[in-house]
Amino acid sequence: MENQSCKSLEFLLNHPKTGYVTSDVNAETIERRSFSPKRIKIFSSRYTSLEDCPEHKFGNNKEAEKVLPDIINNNVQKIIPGDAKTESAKQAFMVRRNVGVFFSGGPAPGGHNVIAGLYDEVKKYNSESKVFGFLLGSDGLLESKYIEITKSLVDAHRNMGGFSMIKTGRTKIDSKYKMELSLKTCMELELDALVVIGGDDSNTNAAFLAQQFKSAGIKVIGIPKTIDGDIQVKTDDKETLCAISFGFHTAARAFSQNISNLTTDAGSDIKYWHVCKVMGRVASHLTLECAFQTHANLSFVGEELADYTDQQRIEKAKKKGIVDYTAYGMTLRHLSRLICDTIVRRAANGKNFGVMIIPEGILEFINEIQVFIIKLNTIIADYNNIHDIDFHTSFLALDAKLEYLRRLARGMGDTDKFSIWNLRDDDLFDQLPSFFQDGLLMERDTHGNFQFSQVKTEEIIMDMVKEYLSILKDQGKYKIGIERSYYESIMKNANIIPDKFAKVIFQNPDAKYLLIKESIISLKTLKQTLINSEAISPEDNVPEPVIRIFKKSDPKFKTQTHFYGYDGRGSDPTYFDCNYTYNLGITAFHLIANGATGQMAAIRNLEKKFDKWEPIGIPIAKLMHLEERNGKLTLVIEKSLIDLNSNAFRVFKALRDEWMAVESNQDRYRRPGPVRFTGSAEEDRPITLMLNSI
Ligand code: FBP
Repeated sequence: MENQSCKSLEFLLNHPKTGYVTSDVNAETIERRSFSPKRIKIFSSRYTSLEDCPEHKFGNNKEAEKVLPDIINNNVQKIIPGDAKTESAKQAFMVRRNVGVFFSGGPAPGGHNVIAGLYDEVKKYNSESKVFGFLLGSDGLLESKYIEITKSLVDAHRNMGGFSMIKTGRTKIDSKYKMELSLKTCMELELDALVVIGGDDSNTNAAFLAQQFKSAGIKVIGIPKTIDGDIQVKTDDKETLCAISFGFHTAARAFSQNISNLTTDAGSDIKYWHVCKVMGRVASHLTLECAFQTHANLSFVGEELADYTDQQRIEKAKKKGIVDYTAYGMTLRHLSRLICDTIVRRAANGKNFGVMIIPEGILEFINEIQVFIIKLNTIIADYNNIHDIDFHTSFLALDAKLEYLRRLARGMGDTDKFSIWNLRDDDLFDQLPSFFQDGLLMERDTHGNFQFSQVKTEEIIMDMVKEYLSILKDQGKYKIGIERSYYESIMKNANIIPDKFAKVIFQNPDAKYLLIKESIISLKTLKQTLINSEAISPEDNVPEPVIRIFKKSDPKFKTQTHFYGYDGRGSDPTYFDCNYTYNLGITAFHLIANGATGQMAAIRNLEKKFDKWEPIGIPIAKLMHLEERNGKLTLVIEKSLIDLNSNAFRVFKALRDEWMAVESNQDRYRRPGPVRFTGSAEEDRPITLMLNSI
């Protein structure tokens, strides 16, 4: 029946309150858009200059010397006040210029502020200057698809997450033809400079573009972007020049908020283990940061697993006078055993729940899987070299791919060349679940990277964990500890003297958490134990309270899996990332205006208070090394992995047992709260960064 007092839909839709609460632009967006990030003090100088800092040394790579001759001798450059410039240098600084910019790779919070900083600075020095944004990453450069960046466009994106302003892409500029196309576009637009906002592979691209464009006088500047946090630059003397790439802090904070919410849920409902896979293609920086932010019970650092040695097996082999090579390095089986160990120990102390963090790239550090990844990379690359049609187009279905591998293993490959895939590989590969085989055989990205984000790593690991836990349960080794006070109250309520059964059914009758004896694994074995110890006679039933205690001690292992990646990298930036990225954009302009090329804009002292931040240029060519990509050694910027001797890692190692809380102690969960933009947000910066700077 129609309600007489019901307002008409037209009235509702036209009501100002409806307009306000349903608007696309809410109060948070308005606040973000109107926020002006701080500017590093040096940028209040009217002019700046660059000071070469040859004291910051890097060992050159021979291959980089060969292919990047015009930029390999660049030095680190410090931006200093330039008011003492000659008049003509001042004029040159202010000249009307066109600058191109594009995003490359995965989105990272703060990218729009890089463009905002660049745009504001370009226009500040000459309102006639223009900034062009290439659409969809380097594809825009190759296909000459771009827009002119305007003030209203910039204003709509200030301090906002994502790369939606001009979108992004992952195309690699890896051929002479693509280089020529890029140069053509830049020449047509009369670009003075090109700014590449990207990760390690994109900054590698930037270095090659800088080399290629040198003679045309077009400068190329890279910007260290990636939530993965694996662009960190240290000199040979271990001086930190770039402590972290932008976007890392926000993504880590966004993931941590969710993970922390799960710790609250886990500790309330006490029935789930929440398994959180966290992005970060290879390095575990994000996982380590989330561990510090949340104090989750179990966090794995891939880099540590690679160093794993099984001392027991090493000792055993030593006694026999042999070397057990399988004792070096982590296997999936070892890993699942380590996880089970924590689960079982927590359960024994009454906590059959918890939160664990697994880095997305963990497989890179698991011996047997890494071997598969490298072998498959080579096999796929070899196939693509021999055939006109690519491996993934030739073999669409998993079965077809497996059949190809089977033929290789049997020496029936395309060439007479000795195959790196042998019968043992084939056999081991066959034992993996098909979703995992599919993941390992998946197409590599354009840079030849294995796409870890597409593999359900957490599932394969948790399947093994579940399997082993059920063995442990059958052996009576996985049980929930019963709090003694609880046991006593149950017994007393039933008028039973607690001691009557305690010694018979518990292996540790005096402990705070009582564990049912290993031999008692069913109601049947429970009854038998009571009869054997004459606590009851054969014709008696097991007393109800004892059954209740037994059932309570029987663990069910329930998991919820979560993947934190795309959500966090789309988050609006933290206060730290807003300021960091805006100043990176300004830095890029000052490098360009002072004639630099082949440099990566960076800010030193990020871990310190804002007034200590220092804008610099870092020579990209000097960061290169050779790495296996698509089965070939390729020159790329070296990814920075977690240093196991770093302060952050050592502190983590010292504290993780407390966070694991396997003893009867309380969980030590930490509540980082949501991504902060206001309030006392200024102090909020990556914990790992703060620790490493001590
Ligand atoms: P970048 O290195 O380009 O910044 O990308 C990082 C990342 O977010 C990784 O953490 C993740 O493994 C990958 O991108 C996912 O790639 P895609 O966006 O292609 O799914």
